[in-house]
Amino acid sequence: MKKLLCFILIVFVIFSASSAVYGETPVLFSVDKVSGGLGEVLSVDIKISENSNLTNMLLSLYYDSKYLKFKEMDVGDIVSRGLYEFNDALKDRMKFAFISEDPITKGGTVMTISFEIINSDSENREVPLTLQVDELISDSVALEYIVENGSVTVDVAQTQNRGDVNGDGVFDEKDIEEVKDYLLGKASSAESFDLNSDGICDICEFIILRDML
Ligand SMILES: [Ca+2]
Ligand SMILES: [Ca+2]
Repeated sequence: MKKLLCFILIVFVIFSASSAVYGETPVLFSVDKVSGGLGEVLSVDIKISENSNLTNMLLSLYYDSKYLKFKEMDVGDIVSRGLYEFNDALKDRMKFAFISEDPITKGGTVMTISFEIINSDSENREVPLTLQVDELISDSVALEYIVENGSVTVDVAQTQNRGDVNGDGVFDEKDIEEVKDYLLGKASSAESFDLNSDGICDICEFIILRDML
């Protein structure tokens, strides 16, 4: 009997200790780190760890509009049950508010944000994506959290690759000429050149390249 009591006590102690640790685990937010070339559209996921039990969250994501242009936001599957509001009309910042009756226990993507890279430097440039958690609540109790911020690296080599129509290793005027020749019906290596992923090479490629140079 003593042994049994002892066993029950040990199980109880282990269980309470683990649930105490479990309850104190901060919610982890992580923002993707991606890279691409000028003119490219990239998707960035904002993810959350599992078992957060959150019912309200208010997030701000800061970015640099000199380099990045907001394209669109897709809401992630873990927030599909609640209500959300998204505001991208602020300069260099977007806001996301979420509320749900059912606490979120699943981990996964809160939202996916697409940016177009609209500027580049002569060297690689890492543009920070800084997530600010303005509010994080589980049933009227504020939650602890950790944020791993992300970034978009504007990569010089990737920009060169994207614009190198004739495959000579550099992106310059000749590549634009190559597309122009193709559009005018002259022989050209630009036939399969497709920057905006719509399956054809047309005036769009010419305009994008011209903006890139
Ligand atoms: Ca070239
Ligand atoms: Ca195209």
